Amino acid sequence: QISVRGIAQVENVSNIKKAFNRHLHFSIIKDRNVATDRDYYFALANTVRDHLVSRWIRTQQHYYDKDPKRVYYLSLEFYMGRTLSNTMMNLGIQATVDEALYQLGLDIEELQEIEEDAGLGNGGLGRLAACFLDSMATLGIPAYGYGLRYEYGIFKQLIRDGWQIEEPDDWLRFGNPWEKARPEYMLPVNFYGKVVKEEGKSKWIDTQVVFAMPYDTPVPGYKNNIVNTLRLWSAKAENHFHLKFFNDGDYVQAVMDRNLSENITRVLYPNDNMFLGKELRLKQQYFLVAATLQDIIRRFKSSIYGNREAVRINFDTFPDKVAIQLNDTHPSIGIPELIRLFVDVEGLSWDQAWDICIKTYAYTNHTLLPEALERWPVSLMQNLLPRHLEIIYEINQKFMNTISDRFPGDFDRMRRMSIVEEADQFGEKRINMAHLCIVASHAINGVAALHSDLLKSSTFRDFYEFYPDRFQNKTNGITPRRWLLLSNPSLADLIVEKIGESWITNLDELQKLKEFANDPGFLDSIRRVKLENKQQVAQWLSDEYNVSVNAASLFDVHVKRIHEYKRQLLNIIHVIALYNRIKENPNIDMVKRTVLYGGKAAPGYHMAKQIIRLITAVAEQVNNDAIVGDRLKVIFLENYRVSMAEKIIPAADLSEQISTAGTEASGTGNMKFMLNGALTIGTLDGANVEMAEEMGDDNIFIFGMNVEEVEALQKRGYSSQEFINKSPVLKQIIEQIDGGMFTPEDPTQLQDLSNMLRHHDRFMVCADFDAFIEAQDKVADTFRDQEKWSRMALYNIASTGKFSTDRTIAEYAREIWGIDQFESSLPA
Ligand code: DL6
Repeated sequence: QISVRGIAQVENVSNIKKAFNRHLHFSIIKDRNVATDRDYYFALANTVRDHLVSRWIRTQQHYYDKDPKRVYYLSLEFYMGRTLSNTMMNLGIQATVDEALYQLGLDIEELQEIEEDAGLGNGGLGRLAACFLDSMATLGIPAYGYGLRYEYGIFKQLIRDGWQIEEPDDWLRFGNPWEKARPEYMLPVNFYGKVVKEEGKSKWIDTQVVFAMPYDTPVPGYKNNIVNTLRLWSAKAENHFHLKFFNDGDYVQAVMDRNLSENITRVLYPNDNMFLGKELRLKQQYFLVAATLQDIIRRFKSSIYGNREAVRINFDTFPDKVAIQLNDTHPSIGIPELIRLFVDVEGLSWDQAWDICIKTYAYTNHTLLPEALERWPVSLMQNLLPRHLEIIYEINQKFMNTISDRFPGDFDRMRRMSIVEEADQFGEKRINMAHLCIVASHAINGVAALHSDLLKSSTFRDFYEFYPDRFQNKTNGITPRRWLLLSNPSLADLIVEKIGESWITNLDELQKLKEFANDPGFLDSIRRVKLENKQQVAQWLSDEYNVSVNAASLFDVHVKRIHEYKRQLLNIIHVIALYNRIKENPNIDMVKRTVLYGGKAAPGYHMAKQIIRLITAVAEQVNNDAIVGDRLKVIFLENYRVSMAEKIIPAADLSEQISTAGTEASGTGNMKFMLNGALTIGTLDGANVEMAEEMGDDNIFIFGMNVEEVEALQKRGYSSQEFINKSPVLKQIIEQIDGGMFTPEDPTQLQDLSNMLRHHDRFMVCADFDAFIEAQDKVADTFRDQEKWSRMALYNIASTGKFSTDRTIAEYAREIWGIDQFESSLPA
């Protein structure tokens, strides 16, 4: 059997063993009598890292040599997951390392499990940034990720008595072998203070300073000797912080207060698709961009390797050398910061600074949900960043003038488009960061075709009318390296046997698999691989959750952040419907199902936590009901994260992508399942629409209202009662939840859910319920025909070409960043 892991060479194996032993001795300072598995993991990580460093240095030298346009991807989140196995894969040393560890008597899979996920993200937006880094390195784009080195990433989710509780994610406790601190490149960041005018120039004075310490992580491309950099900033207190206390003699207090400024990068805000408006979050955002822009300008000026002197002082060419992509509005305070640096520090005119700013920045929107749009209170910004607020006012003033030139007297339009919103009922004005981004960027994009269209027709309609040429679409993707080659090696091997390896960097090649759609042997192999993956997960479920599941049952998987719009509630109501069917007809012949849920709820999101509780309550009842047997099992997977996704997705038969049409900007989990041969049950939302186009409607289970139907229903006035009254099945289930059937020890526990369904069903669960049940029945029917199912799975796999981030990134490069040619590889 051909394996994409490659063939281990004797000499290389011996070198790896030597390096491993050397690291155990010299870096970890242990011998094999006392070393723990964690020590072995660190020795191995160091060994693998050795293979990165010269490639990393050479890549950076090469960029300085060639002085190409560089891309800066600014993001408050990089959801990287684990690094060890991905690095081995991208360097092409996996088989050799496997063999070396085997010869040393160590179990590499066990060691890999020791690595903490780098959980510096909430969900889709952060994971997309991580996939983008992989593709940018693989395509040879001179790119840098810039973000924050949170000491605590996304919280660890525990399920206790069926409820989610949160524990801090102390991921750096044992050290991080993949990062390199660069204290010599530490930079100051200012906060608070006031603005004074001196000779017509603005000066920001009396500020409090916090230092930004960079930590660099290598980002290797796939077997191309290119290693880019992810630079994450960590907050360090200034050394003479609270000098006042020193003078008062309270030295100890002053040292303790260093924590206050170092809190900036303490923890990732655990909200997905939700704006909270906390001052510390704005501090994080400014801290990221203030440090990053200094770094970018320093690199622009000193474009000769090893030279820290400024050799380029004219900024005219800045947009030819720098592209900055804003991952949502989170880093958008970088817009006034760039203007401030140009005008106040570098002495450029406003007009020149503004012109460069627009050419440099591009903005990606990731959500239509109004509660996620960032609108910072003016009072908060005035206090923390007074000069930035001034600059924003000036940008807005000039923008309002251009509107009034084009639409004289149209004050309502000016109000709607203003960056500074009018005062609310509490007298608070707000800065609309999305409006700022649109005005200050040359390109604005949504993340799937439908989403980009909706931005133009609804949320940003006035802006589209004003700047039609700025709006684009860039449909999201996923990296096929992590999400197939690494996570599903058996499927990857099967594909390589049939069509070779070129799909790994050119995913369109998977189309070739369609030739085998009627090859029973191949369909059988797809089925066998899936079954093996399911058996492994079944074993793991039995070990971890003490639930025995039938590996031949339909694995129905719903994993993603818990959010009302993602409608985990709709899915669990279907499970209850199945349960009721069994109870009403105990001998019913039905397709066996194992329903797996996973995902975190934002800690303060009451409804999401109630949804988790309903799922765990239903699971407990169903799994322990002897009448049900193995026909239905329900499991809520604790602490779903990147490394768990890598285990679960390859074992899924059915992927749940059931958001209310018009609410999920794109989704990327949907693409991961498709690539791994799961079939999708989904609405015409986000990228599901394009997935259906690629694979054909016969290979996906589309149900429910489309965007137009949702809008029409909203317009006519939606009342869930109307749908509940028409559906006895739904009515019964809501009554069961309301009556405490699943929480008999506390019957009113979940009444917020039944109440919500009856009276404020914002995401139209009730309206789509009957269609969902019908589609699920069709899924089950189809599953009975295993050959048909496998053929559909094959069409899914073979149609994923479009959803590689290699395609997404190539489009960003050409159509937004103005980069046509990239280096595909460097010499070994
Ligand atoms: O673009 C990545 C990802 C999309 O796939 C999801 O559909 C979308 O919900 C997510 N958006 C966010 C928004 N967060 N904020 N602000 O996470 O982006």
